[in-house]
Amino acid sequence: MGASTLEELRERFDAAGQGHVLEGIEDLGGAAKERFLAELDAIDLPLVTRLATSLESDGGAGAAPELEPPEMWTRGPDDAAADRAVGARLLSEGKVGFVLVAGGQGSRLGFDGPKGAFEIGPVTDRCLFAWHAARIRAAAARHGFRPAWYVMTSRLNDAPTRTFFEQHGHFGLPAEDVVFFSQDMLPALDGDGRIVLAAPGEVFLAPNGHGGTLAALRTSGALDDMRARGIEEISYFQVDNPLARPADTFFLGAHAVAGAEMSSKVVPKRDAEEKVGVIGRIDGRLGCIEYSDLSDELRYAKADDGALVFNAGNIAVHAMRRDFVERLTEGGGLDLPWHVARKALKVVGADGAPAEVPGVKFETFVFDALGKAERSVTLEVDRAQEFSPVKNASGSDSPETCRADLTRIGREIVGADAADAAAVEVDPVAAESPEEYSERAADLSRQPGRGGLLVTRAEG
Ligand code: UD2
Repeated sequence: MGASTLEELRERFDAAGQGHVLEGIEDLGGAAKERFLAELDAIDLPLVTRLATSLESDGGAGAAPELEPPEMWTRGPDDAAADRAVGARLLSEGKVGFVLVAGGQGSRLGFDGPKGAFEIGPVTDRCLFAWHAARIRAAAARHGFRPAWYVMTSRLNDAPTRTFFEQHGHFGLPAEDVVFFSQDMLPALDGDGRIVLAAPGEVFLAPNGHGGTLAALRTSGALDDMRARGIEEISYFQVDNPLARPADTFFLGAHAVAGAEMSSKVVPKRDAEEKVGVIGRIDGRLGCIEYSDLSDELRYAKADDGALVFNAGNIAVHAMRRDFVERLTEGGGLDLPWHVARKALKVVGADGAPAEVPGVKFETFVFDALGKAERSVTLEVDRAQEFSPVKNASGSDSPETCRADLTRIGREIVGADAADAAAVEVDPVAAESPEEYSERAADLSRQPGRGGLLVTRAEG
């Protein structure tokens, strides 16, 4: 199938009510024109039409959903130990693949570059990607397997992300075991459902949300790569949380023991306003209501003891069977609901001047696949150990709070050794628990740095 001609494109876009995008095309120079035509050719116009039509009915909210808290996975000590053993076996047999989603724009943090490059070590400049890599390498050493790490980017940050990994030696992992794949982009629309141009000759494209991970895993060949490596379970996590434990034996084991297709970790919400989705049964099916979609009535609902009723905060850590993702994406048929975000879009007008226009971006969310799983585990975990995302430039969920949490955890691991240190950083490869720290004491190096204590594995 060759590229469409200008005439063919004109016909197609006119028919879809999007003919305006081709106005002024004659003013573009050769290469810019070619690029623009290729960009237009790649747009899924039937989908754009469907989304534009949905805008007309947007706002006419249907009946409020019935929400019930989810059933939590609870285990006594013996069963928990058995779950852990199952999780450890999955890891040691190389059956778990790691999927990091890092295709977002990190606009709230105001950081220019792939968000994973943001430096968050309390003592060193260890960046978010490096923390995740270290946790994966720590698990590989502990359980004795060769890890495969799939990193999802988007067109906005794919090239800089790959370059960053190369510059950092793939953070200690063999390059062939770090697999990059890119999610799809979608045009942003204006309030009337018309495609917005970011600049003359350039469509305003935005990543299609982390629900796009599932389709991208298939179309990129990552699922095939997993199958070839013998990977059966996917450990999914987000770039912004360096406390995420992608190789948690209890969670992976519980998910497998339950025969679950997709499972989630949650923490009790900090307060009613915390910006996390809430996991629960929505009209009977497991799902997650995004914080921005939660009605005040549900957000503030309290039980007799004063606790929030809808308190299962989604920390965006999931386990998914590989064959579940294969089933969902078979024949390109994955159908997740589209969520609408109304935003001011920064564009450049025909006169070359920057401007902001009100617009709409569309995203699917990975947690909307929960309702498609036959079985699912919802596991409540300790926020202090597992959730400290870097979302905002200051205040809550910021670099400052995250570094403080990393230092606190470092102190818990090294105990009295950190007594005089203002900041503490323990490389996950050195130790992730007080037990590992004391067992490996002889192999660890303790160095002062930036007024803090840095613990790493001694070379050699
Ligand atoms: C997300 C969840 C929220 C809660 C919180 C926990 C959504 C919509 N909401 O909120 O319920 O669990 O995280 O920390 O997910 N990403 C992509 N491609 C995209 C969009 C996002 O890869 O098209 C990645 C992004 O790089 C980041 C993650 O997904 O790692 C979360 O994205 P976000 O920052 O937009 O989500 P947030 O913090 O509003």
